[in-house]
Amino acid sequence: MKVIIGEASAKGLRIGIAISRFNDLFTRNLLAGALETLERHGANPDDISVVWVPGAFELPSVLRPMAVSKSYDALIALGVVIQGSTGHAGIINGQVAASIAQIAADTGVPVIDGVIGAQTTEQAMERSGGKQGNRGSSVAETAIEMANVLKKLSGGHL
Ligand code: INI
Repeated sequence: MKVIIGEASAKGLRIGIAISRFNDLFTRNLLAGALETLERHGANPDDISVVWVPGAFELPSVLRPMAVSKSYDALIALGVVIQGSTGHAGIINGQVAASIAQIAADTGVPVIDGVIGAQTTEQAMERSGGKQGNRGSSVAETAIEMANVLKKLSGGHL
């Protein structure tokens, strides 16, 4: 039996992060969590790029060219969409998630969805460094594992 698992080391990995300025009180915490986790796992800060966009809806617009560039081993999307603040929060969330999945499928570059869909600001706070942890940190771990497992697959470990 062959079991293929992506290691947890970020050494040598090139990671791109797209982040939304909307709700930046929370998204900045997600970014801090993601950067701390990447660096704790051995990523070189020079190998990390951070691209800011106005809102979560704009994340796919930068993630696609980043993925197509083949300059990154994995991409991370960070945003916070709060239901209470808009009638179309659910639409934004669904659209962003579908676009992210499509970009990953089209390009073969893992794109990790770190967009929080919260009902309230309290929930957003809990998930961006509060009592439910920091989603930026957990999606950084996902990005590392996916980058490494895809490197193995493309290196012929099938
Ligand atoms: N963008 C977010 O990232 N989070 C939100 O909660 C949000 N709300 O509530 O409206 C939001 N809207 C802006 C949207 O992402 C776009 O920037 C805008 O619609 C322009 O395309």
